[in-house]
Amino acid sequence: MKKLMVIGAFGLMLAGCGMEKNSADNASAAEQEVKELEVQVLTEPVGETGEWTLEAFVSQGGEAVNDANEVKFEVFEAGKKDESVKNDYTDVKDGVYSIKHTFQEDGVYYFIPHVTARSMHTMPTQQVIVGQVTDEEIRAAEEAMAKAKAKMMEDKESGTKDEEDMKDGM
Ligand SMILES: [Cu+2]
Repeated sequence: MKKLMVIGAFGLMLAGCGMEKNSADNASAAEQEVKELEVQVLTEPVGETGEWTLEAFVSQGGEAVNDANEVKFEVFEAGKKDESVKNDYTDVKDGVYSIKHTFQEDGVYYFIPHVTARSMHTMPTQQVIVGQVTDEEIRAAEEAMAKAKAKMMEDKESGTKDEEDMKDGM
């Protein structure tokens, strides 16, 4: 039984990247017994250029998770997901994982904490606005993000997902 659950959770994890929504629908009865891994972004979404602390609170069933296997913070400017940087967290306290990140230029950015813990993978997307940004830029950023997500889904369905994404999913 234990082994079955582990395999089930592993399947859920692989589906995690870019497909947060579907994974819950596809969960089998065994997976539903496992309490969902929740990741809440704590970082204020608006600020100025300079050093920021990116923070995400990880919990399961309302309890802080301090033993995550992996927490990687991905940061990229809107429309430039290809140039994203991904780094391991540097601090953890009471379930809050964090890393310092310096935003050099004004713009619309996204950061995604990729969290693997308790045999699950959760990865919320957070938009952050740095400095002076026009409404038009925000609209363009959201469109680019929607496209990037659609592409991720397509790649997944057609099986052309690249190696890096596969690794991330684990
Ligand atoms: Cu991920």
